[in-house]
Amino acid sequence: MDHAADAHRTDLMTITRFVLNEQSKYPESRGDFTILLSHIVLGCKFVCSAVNKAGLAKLIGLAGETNIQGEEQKKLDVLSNDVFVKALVSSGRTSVLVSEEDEEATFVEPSKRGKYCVVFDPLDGSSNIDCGVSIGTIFGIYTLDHTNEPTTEDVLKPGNEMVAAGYCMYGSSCMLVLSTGTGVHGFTLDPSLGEFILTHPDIKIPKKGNIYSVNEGNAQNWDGPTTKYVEKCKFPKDGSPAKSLRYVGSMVADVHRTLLYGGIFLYPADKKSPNGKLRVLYEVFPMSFLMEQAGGQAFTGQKRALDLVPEKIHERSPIFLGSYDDVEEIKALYAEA
Ligand code: FDP
Repeated sequence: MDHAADAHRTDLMTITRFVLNEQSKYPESRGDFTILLSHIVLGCKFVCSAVNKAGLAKLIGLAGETNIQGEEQKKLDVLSNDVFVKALVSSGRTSVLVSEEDEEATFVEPSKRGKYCVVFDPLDGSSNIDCGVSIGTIFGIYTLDHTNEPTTEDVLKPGNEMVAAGYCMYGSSCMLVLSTGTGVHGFTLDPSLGEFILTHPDIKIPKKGNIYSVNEGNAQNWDGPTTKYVEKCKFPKDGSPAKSLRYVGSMVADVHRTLLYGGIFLYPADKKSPNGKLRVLYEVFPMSFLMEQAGGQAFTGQKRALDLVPEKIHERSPIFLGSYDDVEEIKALYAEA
């Protein structure tokens, strides 16, 4: 009998236990972050269950509304947003919420306010909902650094000021990947326990990868450096093997694979979308935070992604993120352009 393996199986590190352990390193901590995170986890479990039942419960399909990005909202998007907003407000630990689905920020009423601001995309990759392909929730957390009336300025801050970021992927398994600024840790939902269990401690992205991930259908509109980079991936001239192309079209799934296997994910600017497609606050920043914490890099085509200072809550930015060496290559191409 393998006692070591057995001990491992019976000593379950749940996400709550993990965060409480982290918290005990800060004697002044009053548990606010643990409470906030438990509400985010509840939202993720709810969405996971809704996604799994979507076909049966007839949750797929349009909800008959268009969100502020001009995209048709799906029923699951609407449901996920409602769940997260309510869970975050009822945590009593938030003051400002920014959701991809809501045009305006939500300001929590004074009696329920707390010291955190949360930016999130409740259900990212919505074009993949109806065919059952992996989708996810992305979130980033800032602290409120004053006791005055909160404003959108409290979230219009560079990503390097986030105190935590993560995503939950609703895929073949449900996985929550989190960083509180001390590395990146992955937790898999055990459906029989209803608990996220630490399965991927201290994730480090390979320094170089052999996969590139991009919507190549936009190639005719790319700028010079992106075109050259993708050409290099396919036809390397330095004797290295060509990279494989993988593109799910759900940022969470594409970034998750990139984090575990290495390589690069790119959603560049193009002639039609000069600022790219992905949103700074709740897509670019959380994923860039995780990439850097895992030893990778995230670049906008001009600068380190986490140094951007957004002016609007739904601002977009081009993004290149992944393995350190792969992002170095695209940085070099932009530097010489
Ligand atoms: P979606 O439009 O399906 O919600 O931010 C939205 C997003 O998906 C990302 O998850 C994904 O990486 C990207 O857009 C896909 O865009 P393209 O369809 O233009 O490739």
